[in-house]
Amino acid sequence: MRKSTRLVALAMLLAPALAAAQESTLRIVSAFPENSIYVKRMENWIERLNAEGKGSLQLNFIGGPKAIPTFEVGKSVQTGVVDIGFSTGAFYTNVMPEADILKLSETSAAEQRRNGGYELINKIWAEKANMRYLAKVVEFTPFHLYLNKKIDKPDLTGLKIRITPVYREFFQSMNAQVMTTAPGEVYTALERGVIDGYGWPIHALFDLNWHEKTKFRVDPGFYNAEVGLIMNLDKYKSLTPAQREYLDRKALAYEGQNEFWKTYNQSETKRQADAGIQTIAFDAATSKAYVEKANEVGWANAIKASPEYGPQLRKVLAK
Ligand code: 173
Repeated sequence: MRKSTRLVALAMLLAPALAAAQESTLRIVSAFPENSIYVKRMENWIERLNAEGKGSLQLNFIGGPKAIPTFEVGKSVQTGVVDIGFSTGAFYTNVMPEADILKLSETSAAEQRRNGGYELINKIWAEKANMRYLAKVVEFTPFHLYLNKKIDKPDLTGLKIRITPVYREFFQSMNAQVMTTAPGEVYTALERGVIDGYGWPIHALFDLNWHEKTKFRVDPGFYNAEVGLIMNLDKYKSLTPAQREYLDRKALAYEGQNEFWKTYNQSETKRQADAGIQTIAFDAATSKAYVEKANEVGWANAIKASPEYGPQLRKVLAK
C-alpha cells in the first residue's frame, strides 16, 4: 500500500471513533415527581433535543426524587454527581441562600435576559454553586396557601402548614407552625392530618392528587414560581462550543414557551373550583396588605441571607 492510501484507510477507520467522541450524553434528574406536568414537559423537551442532537448532544433522564431526593438535587449538580438538575431555587438553599430569591421575580425571564439579570444570576450561580443556570421554564405563576381549615383573616395561629423555603418567613409572619417537606410527602401528610395546609403554586395540584384532600385555597396568590434547569459548571465548560451553543439554544427555546403557563393557570383555577376547592378571599385592603407583607418579608430575608447579592438581584428582579 502506498503511504497516502494507508493514511486514507487510517482516517476512515478513525472517523467513526472521532464522530462518536463528539457525542456527549448528559445525565439529568428532576427534583419534582415524575408524574407532574413539569416533568412531562421536560421529557418532551428532552425528546426533541435528542432527536435533533444525534451525534452531538444527548440527555439521559435518570428520574425523579426516587433517584436523587428533592433537596439533594442541587448538591448533586454542584458536585457533578449528575450533570443537569430540573429544580427550583427553594430546593437548593442548602447550596446557596440566593437560590430562593428567584421567587421574588417580577420581571420575566425574557426581561432578565435583556436587563443583565441572566448574567448576574449566572455570575452568582457559578461563584457560589458551581452551576450554570440554563433556563427558567416555569414562571407567570403565583403561589397560594391551601388550607383544610377556614380562616377569615391572614392569621395562621394554631395551624400547621407544610412549607419549603419559599413560604417559610411569610407563613411564620402569620404565626403558622411550619414543617418542610418535599412535594412527594404532601399527600400522606394531608391524609394523616399531620398538616392543616400547604404552600404550592396555582397549578399542578391534580398531578399529585392533592385536590382529594384540599378544601380551601386562599386568594390572592403571591411571588412567582420558578423552575429551572441548572447544570454543573465544569461539565458545561467541558462541552465543545457547538454542543454548548446547541444546549443554550434548546434551553432558550424551552424558556420561550413560558406563555403556556398563563393559560394553563387559568384552566387550573377553574379545575380547582370544579373539584370543589373553595376560595377564601380577603377584602381589597387586606389582600393588598397580604401581598405587600409577602414581598416585604421575602426581600428582608433575601437581603439578610445575602447582603452581597440580595440588593443586586433586587435591581433586576423587582419592577
Ligand atoms: O412548594 C414547593 O414545593 C415549592 O417550593 C415549589 C417551587 C416552585 C414550583 C413548585 C413548587
